[in-house]
Amino acid sequence: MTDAANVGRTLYGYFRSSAAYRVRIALNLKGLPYQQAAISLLKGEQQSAGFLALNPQGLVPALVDNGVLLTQSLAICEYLDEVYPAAPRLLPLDAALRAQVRAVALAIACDIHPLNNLRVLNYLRQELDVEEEGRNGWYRHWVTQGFAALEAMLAPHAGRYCFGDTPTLADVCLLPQVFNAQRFNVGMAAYPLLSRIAANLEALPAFAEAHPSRQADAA
Ligand SMILES: N[C@@H](CCC(=O)N[C@@H](CS)C(=O)NCC(=O)O)C(=O)O
Repeated sequence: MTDAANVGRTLYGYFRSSAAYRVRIALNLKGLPYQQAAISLLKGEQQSAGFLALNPQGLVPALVDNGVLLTQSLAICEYLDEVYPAAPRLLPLDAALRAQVRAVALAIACDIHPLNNLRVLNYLRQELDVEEEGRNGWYRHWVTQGFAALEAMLAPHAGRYCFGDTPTLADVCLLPQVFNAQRFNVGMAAYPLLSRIAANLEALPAFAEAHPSRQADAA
């Protein structure tokens, strides 16, 4: 774990973590400077005593914002939106729209991502003896089912981004999940709307700078 003492805002993450990627995007959208402390999931640093003291779940990300310790990427993004409400709003002020944005974010963060998390894939391999082909099939099943639903959910709302022409929490969750799917060789051709939105998001500096390949621990 990198020493990140004496800094006002520190994100504990891992370059390829979708959940940490969400928080990087949110911090960038809000224009908030932050230092990163790399927690190598490959080396198992998420289970080190030092990191478990920050997040007993042993999951990245964790954010320390001026002494406030936060975990769970969506809780962190909502906190940032409330404490730093200057535009862009990650959650719209309109109650109905806010619920619709949250529905897309939660569909990704609660219904797709956890099934394909590292510890789940490791459990399939180590405890249930599922071979690589089976694990890849498992991954593809949950992503493709989830992405098909997202295409339909976003169809009435999409503009350049998930909801109109301003990025929201839905976009903060979508791009990391698309990156993750591509890493596992899930073709995106069946999801033209998601593909178009992802391409538009990638062109935004806040999203581009949060990309895993641009992080110091990607080396
Ligand atoms: N619901 C959590 C999920 C966090 C999570 O699953 N993080 C993954 C990386 S994307 C992790 O730390 N995995 C470590 C492991 O599986 O051992 C959030 O949104 O913050």
